[in-house]
Amino acid sequence: MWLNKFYNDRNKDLYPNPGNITFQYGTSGIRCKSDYLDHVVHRMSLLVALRSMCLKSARVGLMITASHNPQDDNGVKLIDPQGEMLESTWEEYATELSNALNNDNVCNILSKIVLKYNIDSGYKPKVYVGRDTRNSGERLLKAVILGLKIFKSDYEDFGVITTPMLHYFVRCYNTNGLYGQPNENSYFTKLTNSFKKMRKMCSDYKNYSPIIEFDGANGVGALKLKDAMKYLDDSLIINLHNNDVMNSRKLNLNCGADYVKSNQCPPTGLSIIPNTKYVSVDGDADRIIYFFIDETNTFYLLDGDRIATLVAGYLKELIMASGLNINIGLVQTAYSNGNSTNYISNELKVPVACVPTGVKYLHHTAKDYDIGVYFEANGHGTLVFKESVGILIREELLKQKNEEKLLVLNKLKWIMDMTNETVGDAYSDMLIVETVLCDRGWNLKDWCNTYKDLPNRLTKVTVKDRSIFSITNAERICIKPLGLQDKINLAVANYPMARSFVRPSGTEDVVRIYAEADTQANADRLATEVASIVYNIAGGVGELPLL
Ligand code: G16
Repeated sequence: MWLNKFYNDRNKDLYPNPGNITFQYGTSGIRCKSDYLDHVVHRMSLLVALRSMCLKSARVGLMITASHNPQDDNGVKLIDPQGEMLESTWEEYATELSNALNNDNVCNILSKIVLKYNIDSGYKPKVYVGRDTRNSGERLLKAVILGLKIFKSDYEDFGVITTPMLHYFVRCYNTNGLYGQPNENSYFTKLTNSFKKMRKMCSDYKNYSPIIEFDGANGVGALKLKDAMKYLDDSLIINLHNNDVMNSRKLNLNCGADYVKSNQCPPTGLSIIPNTKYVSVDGDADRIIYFFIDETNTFYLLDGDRIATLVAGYLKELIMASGLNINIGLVQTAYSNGNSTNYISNELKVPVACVPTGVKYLHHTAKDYDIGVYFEANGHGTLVFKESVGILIREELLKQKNEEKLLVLNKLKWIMDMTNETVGDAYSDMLIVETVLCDRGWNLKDWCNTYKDLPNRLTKVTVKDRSIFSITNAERICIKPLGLQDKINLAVANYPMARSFVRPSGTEDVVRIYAEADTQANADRLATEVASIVYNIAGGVGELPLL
């Protein structure tokens, strides 16, 4: 078979599998300590090259990143041609290849894929590559490039870049520039120009302030924000913090979106002043959250649920004002605050779906709506617009004579153009949030006042083997280990307005625990109880987390 011509003895065990870890293509690719990843990323470059050939030389992407994980982790995310995450059937091959014990097994798996999809050797693989700021990125990149060269791929390495930028570039290439050009200038220009156009329409800021204190998690988000600021001119005034990308030890360390969301407290590395607007992004800048403290030093988090409700409510008003027949829906996960779901259904009257954790699931469901708004509570999300919506809005813009309606239609178009629809994108999401806040004349307090979050707590437990967990019903019910769910139910029944669930993480070696209840003290108690249930039933390792 033609594969042998490329993948011959010369390449034998270039990157052998040390065989001490079992890998899984999880929530968002493969992640673990970077020392164990050389053979994994090398094999992923072979897989992604085959993926491109299978799709008749469509451009695909490979991003070396471990996002919110500690700096000594790394990982790989694979990107499909429309900039979306790798199709789930191919995730299984990624898992198989990463765990293959030797080169012969790798060859067999690759041959199986070639035969199954009847992949023609005439298609040249086309791959875009990027990486975050982790030290190990450069070493892993070499393993990737060697793999791409084996298949004589046409590849481009974008160097240090945010994950959503790489997703965007892949889509741009495959849409022949219709979505934009696959370079930073096009990305920043497209997103920022629409933002600036809309900003010009905002004459009265009321409570809104364009000043942002930005926590860059000491990662690529900080680096790229510096570039973005050149495009923003003075439309936003951004003070950059936690932007030490030279010291990779500091990446995500007590800062960034995941830290702030999980610990429900401000990050270190910047002074916190009451009633000031703060933004935190994660290590590869695909997540964003907002927060502030008030004059009594009380901390308020505006997470993915808040972004989703803010944007969905605003878009719904625009759609109604436009008179267009466009439906809008919102997608969440079990981590979404119960009161956000109530607010969406009862106040916004927008249909809401709940799916398992992982942007791939949210993205997929969001595409069922003309305009789909999806956000995980951790701040990972975006908007997706059906192609027909874009066409409808553009046609209406040409026909419409009424000034007010024209403005409404333009607003819809600008929001669409400042969205990176491929995946969650901290920069694009920030522009959208700032646009809505500005148009509404709101500060973060006004935004916060739309509804009250149920007190909640997120914690995690390390167990001997998290693969023993089996979950169902959009992750809200744990089927295995047996008896665990019954115990959780008993614990939940002791607290008013309570809810709790557990699930194995797909990005860290932990089991995550979520609890909400009528008061913070009760949510904390419930989370601690459920953590100890998991610890005792599922073989906890190390210290039991105490809140
Ligand atoms: C990834 C996924 C997200 C998910 C998060 C945590 O984010 O893209 O959808 O919510 O991991 O997943 P888990 O709870 O399974 O560990 P990121 O920003 O880390 O790539």
